[in-house]
Amino acid sequence: MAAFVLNVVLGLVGTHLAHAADEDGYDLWLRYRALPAAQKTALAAAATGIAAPDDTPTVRAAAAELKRGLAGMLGRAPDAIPANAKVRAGTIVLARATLPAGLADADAVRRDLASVGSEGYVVRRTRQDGVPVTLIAANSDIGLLYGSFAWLRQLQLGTAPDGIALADKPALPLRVLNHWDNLDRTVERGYAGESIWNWWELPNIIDPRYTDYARANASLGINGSVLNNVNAKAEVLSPAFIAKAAAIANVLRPYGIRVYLSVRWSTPLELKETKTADPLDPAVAAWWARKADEIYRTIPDFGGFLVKANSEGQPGPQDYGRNHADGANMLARALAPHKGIVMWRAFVYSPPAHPNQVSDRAAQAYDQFKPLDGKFDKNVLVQVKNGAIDFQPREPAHPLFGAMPDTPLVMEFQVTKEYLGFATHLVYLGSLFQETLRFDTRAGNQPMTVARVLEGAQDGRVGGIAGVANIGSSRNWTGSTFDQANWYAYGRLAWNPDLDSRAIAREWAGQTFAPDARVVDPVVAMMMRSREAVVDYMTPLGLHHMMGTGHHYGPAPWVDDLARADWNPVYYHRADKNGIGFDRTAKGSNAVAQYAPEVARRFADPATTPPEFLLWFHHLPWDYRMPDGRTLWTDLVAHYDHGVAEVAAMQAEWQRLRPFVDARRFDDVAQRLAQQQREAAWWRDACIAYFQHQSGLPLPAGVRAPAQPLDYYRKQAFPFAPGHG
Ligand code: BDP
Repeated sequence: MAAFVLNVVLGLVGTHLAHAADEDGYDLWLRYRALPAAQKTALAAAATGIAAPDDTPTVRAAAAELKRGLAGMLGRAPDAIPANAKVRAGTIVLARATLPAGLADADAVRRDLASVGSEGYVVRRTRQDGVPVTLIAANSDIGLLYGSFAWLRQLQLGTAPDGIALADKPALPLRVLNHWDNLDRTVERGYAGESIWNWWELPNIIDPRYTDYARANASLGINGSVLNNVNAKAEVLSPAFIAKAAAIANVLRPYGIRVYLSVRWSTPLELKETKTADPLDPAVAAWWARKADEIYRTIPDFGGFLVKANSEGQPGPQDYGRNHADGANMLARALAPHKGIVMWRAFVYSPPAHPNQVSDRAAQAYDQFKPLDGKFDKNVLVQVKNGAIDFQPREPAHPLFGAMPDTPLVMEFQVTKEYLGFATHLVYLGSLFQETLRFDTRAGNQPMTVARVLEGAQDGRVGGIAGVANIGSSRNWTGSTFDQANWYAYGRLAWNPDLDSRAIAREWAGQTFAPDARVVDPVVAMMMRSREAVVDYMTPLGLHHMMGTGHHYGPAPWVDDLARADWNPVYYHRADKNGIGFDRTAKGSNAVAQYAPEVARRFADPATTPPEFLLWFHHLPWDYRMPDGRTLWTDLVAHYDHGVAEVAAMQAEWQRLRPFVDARRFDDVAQRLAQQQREAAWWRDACIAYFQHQSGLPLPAGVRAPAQPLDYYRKQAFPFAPGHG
């Protein structure tokens, strides 16, 4: 009976799904699997040859990718058409702005090219010398590579070649990944194995994986890679490591990816080459200028520095009584002659000056950086995390995005899921990224989304976007299949922050599994509910920072004994017998006043605060009435239950996909979902047990009691959890 059902299902699906061979995930979304017969015929006619100016590494990379993609989808690669030979019907023509002679609608193409800038592309079916061709045109070589990837993406999604017409360009000039990779190859907050950078073997041994990394990033338009951890070591600027970075840069260069390094503020001092690290000391500035010269001698297109200073124990200019602008500008001046930039992080919070002083960690970055707006050199960008605390499952957008009109800003997202279940939980971050990018910071009475701020809509100061990478040496790169989607979504939104996260999920699912609605619809349905699910079973209604100490795995809302008050979960949720939540209104820390008045007004009143941010901004009694009439306590418990139920629903959905996904990836996802189910229930039980202990309230009617007493949860310890240096 079961076999009969399976056969019927497989019969419906068609051969390309029925015999899904096991996949290890290495190919990411660039799988280029054989197309169904009808599509193959159409594509074969549209891909008979490639005419490309074969004279630069980037164009060669584009042609190679086209060949690889077509060989996979068609079963044979198109021939290279030699320069000056006549194109034949079905040629793919890669053309720089000086378009080839004999092009049918050259004027229209020129008009399109005029609007796609230096990195964009135009793809269309047209005719050259009277025969049908596919034109991929751009103003630069990198545009040709991006256009080739975009065309291949459409083909993988099943679009007929005749139906593909594209003209696109990136919205932001700076689209980077931040690797938190250490020089010993461990990865801070990495859940996908070791660093892909084999620092020990570099520069003489080049892992082919570096090229595949570059291809994957170029397919999205990512154009920068910060190779090492923001908690940087001085040695990364030693000649030996500069040579290693240069070897990586050589591999990434043809793919339009520049290399950057995180630098430690006190490097010259630690290398014993200066007597201080005071940014205003001329000897220190001279050291950095010489170091920059040295780097650019080996990496002529080096991107610049990323800096974490005076944050979580890292040294910085404040150690010398200077401010962030003094520090950033000194480095910026060393890089400016080479056109390098400084990305200076705003993730700062200091210990309270007096042990009893209560300062709101969420307010500190603004307090330190707002007064410096306009004081940074032109080649400094201030890099701000998406929210004011720390990459939590949900945070309102960081107030600095609405407060630095005279400084270009870089958005920092965390793609690796430090606070969202590591690589075990299925959580699609496209929804989280989109929510922040569309957050309206307001400019006077005009709407001003975070995306517009980054794009310089307010004042022409164009910023960028950075994602803390989730990439490692794991065979599937990210530790789990669905974490590949987070790399993908980050890259697509970096290219165009206005893209819709659901549409991105559809693209990813179509390329990663199969472009078939019977696969894509349920996969996307799972992805789209996953983020709200994790918020619900971890930190609903605006709660935050309740993860286990250090490793951030699992629930620990009870922790109250860490060295600094603002490291303790109890500092953030403040639950006691009277109520719960952090009061950030004028009666509390007043951090709400850091938003534009229109935004602040809305968040200042619990009645107008969206429920998802309620306890972020307000401390409320347990019997506070929620919009649906339930008490806060009942509502909170219901959110925890809902989160767990959502994971069960995702699991059930995945089971229905069994006939459509190869066994290897299917089983891996199924095991992870089962573990997510266990951990979601653990989060729910531990938090409800704890909050019930604090509130002294009985469980709402019909609610299941936690499986274990509170003490059981408090005793859990995870000494070897990954990613924790
Ligand atoms: C925190 C991480 C820590 C990072 C820090 C940062 O736990 O490992 O070093 O962010 O962004 O969330 O600097």
